[in-house]
Amino acid sequence: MAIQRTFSIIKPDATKRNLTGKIIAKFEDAGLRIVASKRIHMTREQAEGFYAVHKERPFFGELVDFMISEPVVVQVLEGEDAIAKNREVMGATNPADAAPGTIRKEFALSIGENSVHGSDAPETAAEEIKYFFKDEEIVG
Ligand code: DAT
Ligand code: MG
Repeated sequence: MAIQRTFSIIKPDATKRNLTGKIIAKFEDAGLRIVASKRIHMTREQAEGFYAVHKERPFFGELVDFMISEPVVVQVLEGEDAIAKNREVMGATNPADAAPGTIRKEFALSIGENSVHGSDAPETAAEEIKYFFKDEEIVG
């Protein structure tokens, strides 16, 4: 598997509890490198656009409200098999199902307030990176 880039968000529940560094350490310990990073407070339009794929889901309104409730840290992670590796380090969507040692097992509060986002495929990774970063903001 080649070197890939993936997109990550440290979500409001985690920034609010001052867990940014602990979460970044999990990425780095797994061999993922932070090649772009910024702290932002998403607008409603940004959050709705980012999660547009979920707009028909019953939890969409709640998801958008949560994502704009506090600042987030958006990042590009780079490494061998980065997309799958990041999903592994994150753990299952619902922290109750997440494996020991994963970010969501250790830090997530609920299925909604689950501390991190990570791209799920090469196509979404490319789209999501572009949604938040200009090429020159990514320094490998
Ligand atoms: P993931 O973030 O693991 O890729 P997803 O893409 O299925 O999960 O859903 C996106 C986010 O939406 C998820 O991180 C939290 C929220 N979400 C998903 N299912 C939910 C549910 N049943 N109730 C509340 N929020 C949910
Ligand atoms: Mg997803």
